[in-house]
Amino acid sequence: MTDDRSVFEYKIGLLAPSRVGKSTLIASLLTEGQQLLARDSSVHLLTADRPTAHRLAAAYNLVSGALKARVFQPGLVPSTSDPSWFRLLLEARGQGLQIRFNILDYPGAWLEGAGEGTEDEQKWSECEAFLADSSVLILPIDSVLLMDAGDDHAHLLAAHLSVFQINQAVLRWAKNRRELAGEPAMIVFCPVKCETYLSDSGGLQDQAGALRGKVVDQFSEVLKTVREAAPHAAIRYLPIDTFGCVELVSARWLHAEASPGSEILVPKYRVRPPGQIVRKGLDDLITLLCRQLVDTARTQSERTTATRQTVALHSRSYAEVREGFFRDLWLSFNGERDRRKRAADSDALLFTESQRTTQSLFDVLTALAARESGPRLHHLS
Ligand SMILES: Nc1nc2c(ncn2[C@@H]2O[C@H](COP(=O)(O)OP(=O)(O)OP(=O)(O)O)[C@@H](O)[C@H]2O)c(=O)[nH]1
Ligand SMILES: [Mg+2]
Repeated sequence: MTDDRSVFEYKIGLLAPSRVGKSTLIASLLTEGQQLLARDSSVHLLTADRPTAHRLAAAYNLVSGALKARVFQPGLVPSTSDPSWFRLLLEARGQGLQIRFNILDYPGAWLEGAGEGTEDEQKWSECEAFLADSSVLILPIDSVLLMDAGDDHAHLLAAHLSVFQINQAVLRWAKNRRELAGEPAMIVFCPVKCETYLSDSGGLQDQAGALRGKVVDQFSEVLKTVREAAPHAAIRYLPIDTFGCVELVSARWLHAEASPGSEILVPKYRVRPPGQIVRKGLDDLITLLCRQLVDTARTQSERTTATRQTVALHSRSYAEVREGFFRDLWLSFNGERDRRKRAADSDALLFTESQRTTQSLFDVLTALAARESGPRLHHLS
């Protein structure tokens, strides 16, 4: 909790190399969350600051405009050039209660190892610190790379997926989480760009099992790291479609000097009419986040309430304590007794408010956490 006024703050980190879909995933969280809460008038999700609002609006317009025009190219969304923070607020209306999700976006190339020896290195170490300190780590994974790389290029997969770099970052995170055992710890493996492989988004064949098998195989070291360094952490698997209405036409390896093996896999898509975004899996991601956070929020909030109760009880007994006939007369005469009573009243009010906040916080998170998850979600721990 950041201050006494019921703002709960959670850090969410994303770990993926360049061009996988980090920025797109973050941009979709707001819209999906708002849709999820559309029928609930007591809770709303909004952007916490103007830069976040601008970035999300730009990303949404870019993608939805292109899909409506039936144009979808891999280079459509520009690569992120600088770290930026997305701040979303979940608010219980009229309660002054807020849960703030802080999500860091950064150029995935930095994770791969680019930008050494420049000012970027300093910025990247700040990003690393944020990632290591996050309550939740989301790992977007390029499904096309896993499913359509072909046998000839199978040996390049680990390098293109940045498995080593991800493992290093996860190890640092897991060790941190182990030390903060009372805080949430969750890692979510999220294959993206999987519209073609999953039948529930219109794919012609159901390759859900094969996709999961490949993720578990390629990231087996990362799974081992989490299980050993932070055994209490929840490990989840959840494929996500951020567009849903596109379909892979081909994936070809092209020459690219800076890429591992000097090659890069370039997918080509066609847009399924009417070109309207049909997201899948993001609702489950939001539910997962809420479930994970509800217990921690409860502990934090109850701790504040308990402190305030102790303070309130102490102030009351201090206000009413008898100190002898002449001393009591003096306390009334100089106004000290009244001052103590006013202090006790204000501490009692703080305690009552704190209790109310605890309850409304629960109502918000529990309602979201209680949503039934879809068939895409799997537990890996
Ligand atoms: N088909 C498909 N394409 C996606 C999906 N998510 C992202 N993309 C596309 O993948 C490309 C890269 O997405 P970004 O969100 O920019 O990736 P990033 O991880 O932020 O990349 P950097 O900023 O370079 O680190 C863009 O062209 C997106 O439109 C998805 O779920 N399905
Ligand atoms: Mg980006």
